Amino acid sequence: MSDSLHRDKALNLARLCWRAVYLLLLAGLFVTPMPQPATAVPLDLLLYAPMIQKLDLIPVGVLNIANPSFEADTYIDLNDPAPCHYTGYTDYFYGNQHPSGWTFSSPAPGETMFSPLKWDNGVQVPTISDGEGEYVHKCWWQLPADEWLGEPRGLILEGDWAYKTFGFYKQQALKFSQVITGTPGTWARVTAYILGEENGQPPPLEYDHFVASVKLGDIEDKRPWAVMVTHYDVPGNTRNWNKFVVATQFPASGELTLEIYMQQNWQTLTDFFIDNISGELLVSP
Ligand SMILES: [Ca+2]
Repeated sequence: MSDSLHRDKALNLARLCWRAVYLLLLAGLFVTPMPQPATAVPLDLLLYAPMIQKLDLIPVGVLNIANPSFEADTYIDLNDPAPCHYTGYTDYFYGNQHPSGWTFSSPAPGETMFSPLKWDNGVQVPTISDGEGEYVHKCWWQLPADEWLGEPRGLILEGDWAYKTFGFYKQQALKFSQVITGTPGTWARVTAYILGEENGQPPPLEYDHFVASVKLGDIEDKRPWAVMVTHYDVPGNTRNWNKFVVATQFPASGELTLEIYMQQNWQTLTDFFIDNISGELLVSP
């Protein structure tokens, strides 16, 4: 065997060795164990996680939502001693205001609420209503100046009014709904802002101490207290405003039901505010 043949064999052997080392290193990258979370994430927290719409859609118009900012049937007269006036329907048994354009629903005493189960010291139990809470419009004049539109603690996000739901030591829930129409196959995307605050019971609280949900057709964005208190979705606002977004296609009927509920799961002092709902019509490119 010639010297050049020995040299070629030696070079080939060296190449094979380097290739084997390279493949072993590459395989090592893929079998390295991924870091694991220190504690398991509760299953319900995963189920409650907001549904993020990552759709490449083109806005083509505005979705027609009735009374999206809770301004209908209201006026402000600064010459009155109490300038904020609501002229729409009021349920005089509870004194609750039913915003125009929305179907109003609240479970009766003893009925299961919209989110039917809640956590209680590690076990799930039914959510039973104590009856209607208090459901009213709030005008800027009724609020401290630092809670007006555009202020750091603002409770009004659009216009002059927002809507407040609360239960004075009552387990209670309120659902608004309306049917939205559009061309079958086009997309509808709804954005709604909801703030939930517990003002009576200090933490630790059950992670679904209260719950809010925005649902369009079959698509739901549902969040428990533990998720809502991590959001600050209004720029410049220091409160836990949550921006809910849901999107889906109009079915053959051309109708989608928009449902929004706010549910207080415990006999404490929970406040919800809602304002500035909007919607877009979109098409696939
Ligand atoms: Ca408003």
